[in-house]
Amino acid sequence: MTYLAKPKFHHPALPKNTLGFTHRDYEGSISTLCAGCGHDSISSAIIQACFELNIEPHRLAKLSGIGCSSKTPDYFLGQSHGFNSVHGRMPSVLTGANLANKDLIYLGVSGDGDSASIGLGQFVHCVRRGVNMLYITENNGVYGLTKGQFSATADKGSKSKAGGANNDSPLDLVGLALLIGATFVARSFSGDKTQLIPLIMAGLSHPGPAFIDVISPCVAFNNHPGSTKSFDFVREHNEAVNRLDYMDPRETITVDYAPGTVNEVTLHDGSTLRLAKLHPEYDAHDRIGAMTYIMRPARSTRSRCMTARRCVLPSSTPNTTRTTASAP
Ligand SMILES: Cc1ncc(C[n+]2csc(CCOP(=O)(O)OP(=O)(O)O)c2C)c(N)n1
Ligand code: SF4
Ligand SMILES: [Mg+2]
Repeated sequence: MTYLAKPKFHHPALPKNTLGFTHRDYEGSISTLCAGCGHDSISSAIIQACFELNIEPHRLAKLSGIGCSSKTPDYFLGQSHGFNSVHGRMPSVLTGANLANKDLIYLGVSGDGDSASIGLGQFVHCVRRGVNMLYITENNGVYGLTKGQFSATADKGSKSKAGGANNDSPLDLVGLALLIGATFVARSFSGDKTQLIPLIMAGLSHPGPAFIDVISPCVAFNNHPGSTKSFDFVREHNEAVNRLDYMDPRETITVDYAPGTVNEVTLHDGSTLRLAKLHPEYDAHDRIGAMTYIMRPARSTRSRCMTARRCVLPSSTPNTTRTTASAP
């Protein structure tokens, strides 16, 4: 069984994005990967990123090669364009599609075997040519689909499930992507969605070749002690360089108002910013004037106290006179 459709039914109160789509509109069929496979977490991060970016599903084309990772496009964006190519050949198909239609958003999803072993040349030339895409590798250090042989990203000394050590030096796809001219490069971990979702959002919005290498443990063949791509190892050695967030590019807001007046500006998120422009006669160097202003009589003190949550105004009995105010 390779295809399990999800039921169309969903809760009527599911949140919608600005296009009126729910999360379900960005899902695909039910995953047939092993329970706990890191790749499923990446699929769900892609779904969340597209939902938050308000992408119309028909504007995106997802392409992949062969492998467990390359099966995943079936599990997200069921209403988008899709093409499952030959092992290691996704980049050239993506390049061709890109030449034919530049208006789509291209998402290439691949594995470490698909991109760093058999498809290395394809990957390099696709990035070198500056193809406009987000290219994601779901990197588990093994050929998961063919039962766990080391791939070209397996670390030297990392142990296989049978106990043998990998003697070859690994390829670092991030270093390679930087070298060959990718203009957006990142590495993340399938177990860190807080970091991964904004990265995918930024990569999808980036014009030019964007690349994200996501360490994505294979629970069936590379999740044992001695493996450098196991969940335990990655969690212990994960150093998140930064905490990121993504903001949509927005139109610049400009205002023009007279000195001495206050202007209320409505921001893109609907909140209001009050801008007060100084009076032309205001003298920023007038220390005495500033002191006079802040020492103004009780009227202003009283009005400040009225807005504070706890406030005891001076009473007539000097011993009990205490004025305290705390921020609301
Ligand atoms: C031309 C060709 N060679 C070999 C294979 C066998 N094969 C299928 S998937 C795969 C490796 C997949 O590894 P990876 O890309 O890392 O994906 P994963 O399963 O680990 O997610 C191999 C060697 C194939 N399908 N086609
Ligand atoms: S074999 Fe590994 S990579 Fe493939 S689905 Fe299972 S856990 Fe994931
Ligand atoms: Mg792999």
